[in-house]
Amino acid sequence: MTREILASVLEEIALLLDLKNENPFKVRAYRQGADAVRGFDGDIVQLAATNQLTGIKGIGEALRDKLHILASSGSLPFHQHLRAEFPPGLFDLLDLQGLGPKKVKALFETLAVSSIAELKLACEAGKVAALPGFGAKTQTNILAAIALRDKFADAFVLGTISPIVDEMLDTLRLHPEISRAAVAGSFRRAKETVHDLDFLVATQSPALVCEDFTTLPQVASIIACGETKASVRLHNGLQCDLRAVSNSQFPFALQYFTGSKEHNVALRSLALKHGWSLNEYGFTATAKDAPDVPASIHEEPDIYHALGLDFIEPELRENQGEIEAAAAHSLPRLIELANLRGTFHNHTTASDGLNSLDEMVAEAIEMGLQYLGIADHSKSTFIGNGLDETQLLDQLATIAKLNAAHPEFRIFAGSEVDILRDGTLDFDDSILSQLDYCVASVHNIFNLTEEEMTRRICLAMENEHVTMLGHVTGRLLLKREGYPVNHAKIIDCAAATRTIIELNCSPLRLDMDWRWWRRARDLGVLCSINPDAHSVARLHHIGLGVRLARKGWLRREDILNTRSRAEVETFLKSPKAAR
Ligand code: DGT
Ligand code: CA
Ligand code: CA
Ligand code: ZN
Repeated sequence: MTREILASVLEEIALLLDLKNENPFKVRAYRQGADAVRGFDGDIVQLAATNQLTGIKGIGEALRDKLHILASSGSLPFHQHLRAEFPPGLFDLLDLQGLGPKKVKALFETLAVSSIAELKLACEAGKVAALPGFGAKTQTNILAAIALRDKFADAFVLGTISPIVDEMLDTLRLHPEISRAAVAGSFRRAKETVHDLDFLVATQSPALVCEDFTTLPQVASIIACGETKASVRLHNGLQCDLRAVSNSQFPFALQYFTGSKEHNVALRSLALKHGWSLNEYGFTATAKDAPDVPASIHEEPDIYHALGLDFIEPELRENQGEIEAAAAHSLPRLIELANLRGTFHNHTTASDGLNSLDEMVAEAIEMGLQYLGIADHSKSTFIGNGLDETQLLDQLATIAKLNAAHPEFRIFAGSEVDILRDGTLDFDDSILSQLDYCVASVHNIFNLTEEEMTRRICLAMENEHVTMLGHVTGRLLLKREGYPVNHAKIIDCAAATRTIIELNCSPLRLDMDWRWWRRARDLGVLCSINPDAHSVARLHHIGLGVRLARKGWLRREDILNTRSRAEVETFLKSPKAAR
């Protein structure tokens, strides 16, 4: 049982009650309950399991009882009975970008649409466009969302599967017959999305270990189970392959199955130049007169060293010049999580965050950070409950008081200010100049051309008070393509205006994309690893951000929030042109 399961069950109940036309207050109570569960500061699962959820704002008596049943028994009959009243495909509709509970309800009630397939047919027949509140544009958008879903049908977002991978690895490492365990593949390379997981173990009892792998609690079904390999599907649909090898094969298997395929092809051709072939089992001489194969390969770096290369971190293995750099001993020293001293761009309950300013600060302190940047939404983002000028200045005063009372920690007062259609900002310079920093982001009017959108963003970056650019493309991985922008031009403009570009490490965003960071770095553009956290739990996504920064070849010195508090204070006070 996890906090997220508790919250999503409440959310689903809200939707189901809504579909049944139940009292809107009741519906809202469940939605608010879900928010309360997500934002609660404490071990809510434990408290619910032991029925100690009393006096919590947003969780009344009825919800408390249901949470108790759910947390203590693992399921809630009330929820299951409710769910059984509707066709199961209906829930898939909610995952489509742009389809909220209201629209799903209308489609179900008027067109009897209860699956993606039915929705597609209804769109193709033009029936959806004819519905009140829909229209031709919505119908086109729905078809696009369905096409996107098909395209990514078997993909998963890196950040959301990390906790499962950690759990599975922990269990495998406890197995008495397993001496080493790792995940290879795209997951290890920190690709933003992965298709399957490639587990690897070193063992002397491969068949036994394969069988035990298929009984892990995360496993829903067994695809195959053999002497040295097994494949399973997890409850969330993700496929996992396991390969069991000997201890001496392990480094070779780890290298091979980490990929990427392109990196391995290049590495193998380098090995051939030495007279060796390289595969998942080891080196072998290609001819009788070839030099002896390297001895004593115990760890993965030994393989690279044997080929005259520096060790190449997994994140870099995309055949984007890393092998050449390793040969020339010019690989970057990549940033590590321990280098981060603070973080920017975080929300509080003042806008659409789930935790208060105090709770966010307490968590940042708990994480060992020296400073925390707050950046709630500005007034034009009404969906995000954006702050107006008065509210922002109030928050500024509150932060100043907190800073004065707690000199050992620094809160930087900022704003995630909307970039309006014409590239101007949602607040006047007279307001922005009072802040410690400012993140400028696009949150609406996505349907501009690439040229218009690029100009809009560049104009915002030219503002003296815009410290950093938020989520460059606005993409939501596997859900929504970003708005069109010219990355190269935006990077050039960031370099010219000394504007930082954020690496938004909210798991669905990971925006700017890792493929662009090396270019930005080479032009002297600074990166800020920003969780865009809407709750205390999400502050921890900075770890994911570090992995993507590494994938973008970034070093400690390329990232603002590796700097000490004093350095950041000086940096933010200096005029942009002098940074
Ligand atoms: P994905 O699609 O997210 O699962 O991406 P990967 O990179 O994890 O791909 P996967 O699971 O098919 O294979 C894992 C690694 O195994 C891959 O990165 C390189 C290696 N590999 C798999 N098949 C081949 C192959 O046919 N040739 C070579 N050279 N390497 C392969
Ligand atoms: Ca894979
Ligand atoms: Ca695989
Ligand atoms: Zn934003």
